[in-house]
Amino acid sequence: MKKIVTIQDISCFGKCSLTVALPIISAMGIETAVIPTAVLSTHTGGFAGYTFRDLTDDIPNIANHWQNLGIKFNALYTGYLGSEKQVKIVSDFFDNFRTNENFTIVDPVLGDNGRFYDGFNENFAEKMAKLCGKADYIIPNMTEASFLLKIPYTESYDRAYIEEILRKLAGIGCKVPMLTGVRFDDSQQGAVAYNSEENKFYCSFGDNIARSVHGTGDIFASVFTGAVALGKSLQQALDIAVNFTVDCIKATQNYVDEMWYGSCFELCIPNLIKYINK
Ligand code: PXL
Repeated sequence: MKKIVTIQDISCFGKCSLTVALPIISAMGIETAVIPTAVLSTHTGGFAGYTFRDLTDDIPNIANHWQNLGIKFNALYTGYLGSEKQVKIVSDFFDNFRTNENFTIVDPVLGDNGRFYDGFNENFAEKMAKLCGKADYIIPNMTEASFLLKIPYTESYDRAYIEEILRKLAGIGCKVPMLTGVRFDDSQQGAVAYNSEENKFYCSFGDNIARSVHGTGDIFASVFTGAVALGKSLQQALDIAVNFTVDCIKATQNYVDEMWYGSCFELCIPNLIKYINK
């Protein structure tokens, strides 16, 4: 059975990070091991007064135990990391668990809509950029890409600009960078990836829904990671991740609170199974 380890926080209420990655990757028929980086009462995107318990010191102990047991994974996938120290520990984790048979995926969770999420800043982005340099795949949105590259955030761009950003992201060391939330017009939204070894671009687009839903980046990253682990091609993995993410956004449109709590992805799991078995 395929095994993925995912390293990110658990937000106890509000669907994102581990409460998205675990059910989604499991539903794809893949064993999902987790290392929680922190426990929060809610995600940080709109709830006032959330609690935050840092689990940084537990991560090396968990990793050491797994190394002693000789556990191997098909993919190492990281999401929200809570401190600069954690980024360094995850980098060490990659050194210890990356093999010639598996791959690493970093979703450099930093912000959205041109702004950092609560608690992050330029120094943190710089450390995250180093981790991205060690990854096979990275999955930033446009905001995160601008922080990683230290360039201004813009909402108006063309295909040439997206390709330039992707080449720059490959320049920090990542083999296959991609960009999520790419919009060339109001009708479609999707993702563009660059395989730097082939010098080739891949893209996938679906319906653009005007309102944004919290946690969709985590949905995209989890599905993409699972699809690659299952042996899908880059194009197939992009298509599956884009289609499923759009389904989740559509399914959430009629629920006002869920727009910012997190998407109603649970309602769409049957579609995901169909997409991966096609
Ligand atoms: O969806 C990314 C994410 C993950 N974890 C926490 C967050 C966010 C985004 O706001 O707050 C705790």
